[in-house]
Amino acid sequence: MNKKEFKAIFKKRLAEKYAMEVEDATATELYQTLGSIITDSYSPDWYQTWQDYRKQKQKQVYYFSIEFLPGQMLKSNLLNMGWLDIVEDALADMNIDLADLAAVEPDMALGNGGLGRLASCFMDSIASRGLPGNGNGIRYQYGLFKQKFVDGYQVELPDEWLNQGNLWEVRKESKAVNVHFGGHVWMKKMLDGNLKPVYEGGSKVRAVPYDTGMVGYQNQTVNTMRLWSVEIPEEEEDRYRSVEERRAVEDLTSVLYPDDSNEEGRNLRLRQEYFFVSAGLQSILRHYLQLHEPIDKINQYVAIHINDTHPAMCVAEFMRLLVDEQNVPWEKAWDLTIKVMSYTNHTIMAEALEKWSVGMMKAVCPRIYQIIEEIDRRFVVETSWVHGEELVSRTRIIQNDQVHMAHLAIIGSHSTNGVAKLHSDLLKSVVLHDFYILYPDRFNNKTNGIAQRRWSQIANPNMSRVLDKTIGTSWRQNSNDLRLLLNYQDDDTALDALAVAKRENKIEFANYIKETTGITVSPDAIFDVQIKRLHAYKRQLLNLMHILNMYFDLKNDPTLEIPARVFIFGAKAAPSYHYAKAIIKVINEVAKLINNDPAINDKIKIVFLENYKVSLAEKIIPAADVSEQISLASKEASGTSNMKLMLNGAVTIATLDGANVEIRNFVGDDNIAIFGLTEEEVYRYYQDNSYNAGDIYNQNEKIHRVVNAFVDGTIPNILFEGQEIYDSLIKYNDEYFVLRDFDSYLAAQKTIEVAYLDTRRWRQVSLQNIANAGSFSADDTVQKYADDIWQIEPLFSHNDERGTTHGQYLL
Ligand code: 26V
Repeated sequence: MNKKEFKAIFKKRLAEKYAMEVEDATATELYQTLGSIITDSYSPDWYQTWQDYRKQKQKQVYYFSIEFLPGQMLKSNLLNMGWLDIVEDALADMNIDLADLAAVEPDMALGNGGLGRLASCFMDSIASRGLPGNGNGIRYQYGLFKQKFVDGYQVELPDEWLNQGNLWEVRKESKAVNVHFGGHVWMKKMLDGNLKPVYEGGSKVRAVPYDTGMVGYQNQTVNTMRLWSVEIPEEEEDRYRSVEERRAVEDLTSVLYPDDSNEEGRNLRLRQEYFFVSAGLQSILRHYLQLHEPIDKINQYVAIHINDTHPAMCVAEFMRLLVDEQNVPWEKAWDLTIKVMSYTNHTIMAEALEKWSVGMMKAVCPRIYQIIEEIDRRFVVETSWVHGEELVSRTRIIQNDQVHMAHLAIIGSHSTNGVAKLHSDLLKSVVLHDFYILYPDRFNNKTNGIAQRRWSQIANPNMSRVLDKTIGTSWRQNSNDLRLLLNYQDDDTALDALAVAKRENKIEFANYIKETTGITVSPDAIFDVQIKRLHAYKRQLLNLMHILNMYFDLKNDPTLEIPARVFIFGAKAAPSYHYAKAIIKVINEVAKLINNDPAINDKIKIVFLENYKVSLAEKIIPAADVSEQISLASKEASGTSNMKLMLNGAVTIATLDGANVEIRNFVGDDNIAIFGLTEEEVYRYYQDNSYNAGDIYNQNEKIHRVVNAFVDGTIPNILFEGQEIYDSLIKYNDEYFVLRDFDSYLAAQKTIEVAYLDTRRWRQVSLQNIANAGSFSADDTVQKYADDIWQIEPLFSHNDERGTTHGQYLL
């Protein structure tokens, strides 16, 4: 398609849809028009992809995730179809700015943070590698809440993302299935001697899938992300008469839980989990049976991935479908289940490990509970005599009247992986050590990756153009080719061009800050960025304490020569997480105090942007100079904003946690500022119980001064919030060793300052980061999952030598 053709198509479509001329249409109408052209034109590939998988009986992976966080899809679809430049140009000819159209698309925010975003990066990469893989999740009516600040406090508003409709999704009425909840189940002996479950009472709901095409990067592959929405089944209409009864059903897929934490005790969350697990597996099985292959070969055609423990009931539901509905003997079904299932762990935080009370699970899905009981019983019998009762009592699924979902996922699958080397090692040596003894071969690492094209080509066109000029365009297809940049470490033309691009991005972003917050920031200042969910372990507090320390230094000595800095925050706190919300309030008050203090002379600015989300990340990241990755060592499983910021040339200041360790190994110690306790030191403190925050507070003058600021009136307009922070540090002994890492953090910040002042050196460090970022491509990560865990192969053969992909059907 060329520009001229596109313009004609566009005008025609606008006339058909809205009976309008380009000049009269609103951005939303233009967006809808463009979107419909896009979906129409990838639909044949979508259909063909599915037909090919079916005809070739291609083994497919189904990625079960309770969260997907794609953000906006317009530009990413255009890019992947190879249309982005032509369409941008053509629209410009018609006086339309593509950016204005893109801006009206609401973010699809059906996820909390890293976990959901990773799932979406994987969807892009699975399609881009031409791999047969599909997402399976929930179509929440409301995505993650919209965040506003009122008097510095976080206020949550509903995210009504479906209000204007969603042009990417297709409702598949004919693929609906029923999901059964509640009631009682007993086993009836049949004439053939087999036991059959008999369901009494309970209720059925209808699960209707909405499919979204996952367009691969210029390879004609279009996979499917299938999200389930609940409805009342026609045959049950009579049962749900009152508004309340109907509401109770609709609630099931109404809201995404906004805590990226364990929702223990929440009946609705458990029902959400069973809902999308059962609907997804039923639809997979239905499709498999149409292939007319024997049920005991299903593992050769189907792989199911359990993304964190939320879909762990897959293990029991798959057993139910095989044993109860397909009459497969238990032992055979169990063997198949283990071969089909695989599981990724995304956190070592004990609070986040899912457990459900036996009572609740029995009430929500009684047959699933029975099956889990039987899995547990057999596990105990079979494992005890080899490994002893003690180990088994720690690893069994049901303990103290609770169902341990991670145990179910590990016992019922052939692979358990962590998401960065350090994290996977900790799983083996500490968190899941008992399971590692039982199943050493099941454990493996798959370091996270990011959708490189979104986080460079879409988010940062300025840098992308410089890269094209410097190293050619192959990096656009294969991000490992960013390494070619290493040849330009001493090339002033390249270094300058990258710096110019960064400056353009900073100016653009400074304008955005001005428009949205009224705060004026200088593009000459260091843009220092911390963007991630607000959690105590991520230590936004440590960042704030460094800012306060800088502030006091400047107040003491206004002539102090330090480079100006803009501290940029983006973070949502779970609505029920009081401590996290207190931190937000205090950061906002400190911002007000410092931003308006004339004595500071703009040396420090603090910008806490509201409503951090994928599309906002795409604005912040290209403008970042410094990337804050400062979680307590051992706590951040991987992190992925670290990778996105690095790709955009930001310099990382980091603890040796999660994927930061691997980033350090790639760029080398000279190109990253590492500080803080190591994971071993943290564990040593846990072992000898010797940490004493009070001692540090009493002995360290700077820390004393900064910590006191939370309670001595220095920061106006905080009452209990400052006290809460003070108490967490002093009274409750600083759970995340903020005080212990403070001095070392200050030293690392000093090295950042010094490096920044040496302009050429800074540019080189930045270049090193871009050049090494290709190592964190989700394309490569999913390829490793495909080879090692899922055993799936692409339908297409790729020619990635020259940065172009010509998909060839292997028919
Ligand atoms: C963490 C915590 C911390 C304490 C309070 C409760 C709680 C609940 C949940 C979590 C994390 C939940 C799972 C998750 O989102 N993990 C994230 O997964 C990303 C993708 O693998 C990874 O990059 C992040 O490091 C990891 O936190």
